[in-house]
Amino acid sequence: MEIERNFITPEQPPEVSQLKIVVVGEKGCGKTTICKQLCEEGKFDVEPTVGSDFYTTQMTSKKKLVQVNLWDLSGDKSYLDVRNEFYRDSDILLAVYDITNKRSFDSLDMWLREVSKFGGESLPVYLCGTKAEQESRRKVDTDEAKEWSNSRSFQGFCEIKPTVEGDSSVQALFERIVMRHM
Ligand SMILES: Nc1nc2c(ncn2[C@@H]2O[C@H](COP(=O)(O)OP(=O)(O)O)[C@@H](O)[C@H]2O)c(=O)[nH]1
Ligand SMILES: [Mg+2]
Repeated sequence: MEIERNFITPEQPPEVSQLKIVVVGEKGCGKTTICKQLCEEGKFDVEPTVGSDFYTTQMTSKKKLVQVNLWDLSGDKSYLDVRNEFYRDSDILLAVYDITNKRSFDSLDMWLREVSKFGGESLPVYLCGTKAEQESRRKVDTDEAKEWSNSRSFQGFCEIKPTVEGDSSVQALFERIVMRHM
């Protein structure tokens, strides 16, 4: 008797694509907060990042399952060696600054130079200003940041406020990135 083949097709696990995003910016600008907002549920505490931290979450894009891997790199100069390993095989660079801290914006030039020097010169860059709800303390003009983003041909620019309750600006940012690149 012939065994009927293909009668039961076991359900295939959905294929998961990987997206590696490196998050850089000055200490205190809100990198860890962004990562935790996206990848951890409920309330969270942020503590200074030592070297680098890894966060992961799954999102869907065009019916595809995407594993978003975030590398939150410490801004500390002494971790330069740790950081330099990350750029080469990343897919996206998220450059973060704090809209209430001009220095954090100005220092992004230095970050981009570091990224280029260590193999990440062709990475798509998304520019992101945090603490956007603190309008009265603003030191970086939205138009100035937008112009800089355009002049450097970044893929996107946004301002976010992840510590505001119920805010969805972080989710929206990553949905945009995943939709565009996966
Ligand atoms: N008001 C406000 N505070 C924020 C925002 N994002 C981050 N913070 C705060 O900024 C501080 C530094 O954030 P952290 O994520 O540790 O910065 P990192 O050093 O770049 O990782 C923390 O106290 C955060 O709660 C924001 O959008 N608005
Ligand atoms: Mg951190």
